[in-house]
Amino acid sequence: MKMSFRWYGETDPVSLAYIRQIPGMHGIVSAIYDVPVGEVWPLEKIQALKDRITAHGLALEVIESVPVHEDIKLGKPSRDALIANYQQTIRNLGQCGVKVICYNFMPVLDWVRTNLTKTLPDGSTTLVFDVEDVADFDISQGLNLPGWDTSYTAESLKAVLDDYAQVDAEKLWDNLGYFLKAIVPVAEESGVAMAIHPDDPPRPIFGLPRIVKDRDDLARILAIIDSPANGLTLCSGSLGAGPQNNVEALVREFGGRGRIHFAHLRNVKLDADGNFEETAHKSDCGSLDMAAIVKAYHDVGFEGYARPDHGRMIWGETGKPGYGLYDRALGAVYLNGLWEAIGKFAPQAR
Ligand SMILES: [Mn+2]
Repeated sequence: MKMSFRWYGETDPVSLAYIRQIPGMHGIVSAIYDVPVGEVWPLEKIQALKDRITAHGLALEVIESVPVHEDIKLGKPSRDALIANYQQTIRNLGQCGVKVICYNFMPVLDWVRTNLTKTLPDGSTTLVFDVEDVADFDISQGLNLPGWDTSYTAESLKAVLDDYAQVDAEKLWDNLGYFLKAIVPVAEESGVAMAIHPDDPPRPIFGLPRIVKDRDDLARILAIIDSPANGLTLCSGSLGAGPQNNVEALVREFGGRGRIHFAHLRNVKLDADGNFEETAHKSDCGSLDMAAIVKAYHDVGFEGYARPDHGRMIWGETGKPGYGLYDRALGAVYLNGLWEAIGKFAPQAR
């Protein structure tokens, strides 16, 4: 398990110098943020990012994410040119030593929360999802969700929502298949593994289809092209927010098949109605048994990349919700501690 840390580039208030000081940190997970979605990431920009990161003693082997243009998800005629650009971005990333590309196939929005700063009893703040509150957000009036101040205007958002009126879940599956058949062979040639991130939360939202929600969806994706380059980002918090999902079993099944390339590890506290809040990583802080999940990774001989996922805001830190330094650093150290202990004291597990 190669421990990594997400970094949002030059504008990230968390510095590479500080990330380097977290014990056991192997590399940075990042992206090129100033190229419009759908255009090729130029080689020189990727190389400059890599140089900046390796100068701090950290690797750049995982990209999160290369966004998929909405026209590809919608299956519009313009998709072929956009897919050709995506293929070239994969080649450029492979040339710079990138091993894993995380991406997602969520229509319009990716993650959705209803509050980014809920105060917990210990005084920290966290991100929450409340099923009833979601009903209060009318996205036809604009993307008025917490954390979604995007480039959509009310008009352009209405246009894309109208486009999706023609795209149900099966049509979205067709479009994902078309995309994978075009990019996975290029990833293979480039020495890169694609790793789809599950939908967050793992259920349809605002009438938009979601097709990466559970065990059967993951199995169906892997069956589209049976190649190690067609793999998964297994996000414990995203999948774990679905009461139907047993994250430990997913790790054993798909990790055992060598198809998990990137492990997102975080805990969530959920209730039977689908409401949840993000918690500290430790098992007894939430609903997921993080020790059992990490042990499953150990048992299947996982050698891929992992990162602590969202953290709470603690110790007065301010910044990007979910992506402060302190709580994620605690998460990384906790996860590395579990990994060391499992390896030392349960060698019979393999
Ligand atoms: Mn995740």
